Amino acid sequence: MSRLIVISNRVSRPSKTGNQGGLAVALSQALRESRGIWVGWSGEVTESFTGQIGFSEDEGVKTATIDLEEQDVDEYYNGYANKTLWPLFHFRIDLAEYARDFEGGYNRVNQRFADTASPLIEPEDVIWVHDYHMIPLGQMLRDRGHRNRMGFFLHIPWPPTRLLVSLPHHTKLVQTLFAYDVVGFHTEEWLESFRHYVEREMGGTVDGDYVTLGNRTIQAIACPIGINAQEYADAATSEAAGDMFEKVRRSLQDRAMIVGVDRLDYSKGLEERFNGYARFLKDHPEQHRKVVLTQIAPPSRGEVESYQQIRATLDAIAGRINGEYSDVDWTPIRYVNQGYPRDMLAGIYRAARIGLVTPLRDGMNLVAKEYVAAQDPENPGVLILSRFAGAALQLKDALLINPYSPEEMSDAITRALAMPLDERKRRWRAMMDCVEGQDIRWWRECFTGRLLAVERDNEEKKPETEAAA
Ligand code: GDG
Repeated sequence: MSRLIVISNRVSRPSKTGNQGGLAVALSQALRESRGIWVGWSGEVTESFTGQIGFSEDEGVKTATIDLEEQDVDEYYNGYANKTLWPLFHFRIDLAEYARDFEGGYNRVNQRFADTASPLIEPEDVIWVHDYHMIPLGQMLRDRGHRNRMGFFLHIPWPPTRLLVSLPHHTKLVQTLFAYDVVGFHTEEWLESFRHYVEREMGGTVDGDYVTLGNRTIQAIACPIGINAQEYADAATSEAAGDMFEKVRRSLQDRAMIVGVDRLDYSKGLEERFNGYARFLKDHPEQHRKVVLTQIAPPSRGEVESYQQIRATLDAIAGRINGEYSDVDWTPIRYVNQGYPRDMLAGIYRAARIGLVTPLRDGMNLVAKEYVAAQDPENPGVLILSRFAGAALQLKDALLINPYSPEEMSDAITRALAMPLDERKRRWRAMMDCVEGQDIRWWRECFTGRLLAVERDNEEKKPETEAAA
């Protein structure tokens, strides 16, 4: 079996307590099986860059990390990755900042990752690079002479061409994707936009999964990420989940709970969600005191101004709604800025009659799948899902809504609260079949299967039969 090298911005080291996210668990499993290595940033910041690699091995997974210096974090992580690419790729050109320093820092740090990974790579290794932080890394490894099979997976949306062209040097960035052999997206929609860009802006050609630019042909595929469904369902019936479930239920006093769980990020549509819920309260006085919205939103990227703003805005909206509707024994929104261990979270999902997942744009959205997996099959809740999340293309039995429309959100909440058990079960079963069938292992194999089938260094362009046709 070829050794797998995973390269991503952050490295998640497995621990005995098993508190890794689903993606990290899946990658760790693949690394363990192939005796591979995970390369990335330690998360530590040093005064000046040393390039010293920290090696570790935890639970059979080897990791190699470097620290970054402050300027790297400012320009690469907070800068180009999170102030330029993240908003742009989530269709928010109004929030995207374009600065030469950011672009310079992004390239410098990618060179640093290439320098770190390069001496660790052996000719038969298969390299899998993750996400928008590391788009040009593959090209940088090719420049260092590596002819290995290399894949790239984008965890966020690919923006429409007319938005992407607002990025200075966009062609140069996209060109670097052609250093990989396989490029993966969550959905056909993001894949479509990528192909469109390559054809329109670069004069490339598309033939099924094969996309050609100059003398490079790569495979561009849609491969939706999943969760560890079985483990999540088990977590929802664990002792910690059960305790949390009871605690939440007791506090609700027979009220129905709507739950939202999101990193505090403007792409998640939290402001619109609160406004949609306010609309529901306004339109349905008969539901007052009968419903509670619990929004769990651990802060993220607090050094970026737009994230500070969203925090302040949400504090204000939640305060306003609670001020307007609360009574001495009822608070319509419980807004919590802290995270919970996975098992407790699973208990919270299970206690909620409605999962309200309404991002304005999301590559996939794992919370939607986790909510489904955590439900009691005999009494499942209802998922309300934004049609702009990648997950909407799979979870068609959710109540799909436009998150920008407070009326649609209000109507969906009303419908979900009244939904008979039969319909809830039928919808849940269909969604659970998908969550179980296309789980995290399926995703990993979907991508690595393609990559392993590629001849080294892009020698195989197309299957014989297709090429002859
Ligand atoms: C990116 C893309 C894509 C959240 N709060 C707590 C907690 N979480 C966990 C959730 C879930 C994860 O964080 C969030 O995943 P999402 O998929 O919802 O969103 P992003 O973080 O934006 O992820 C996204 C994903 O990459 C994978 O490709 O789906 O579209 O944006 O797993 O459970 N976990 C715990 N406590 C919390 O309080 N334990």
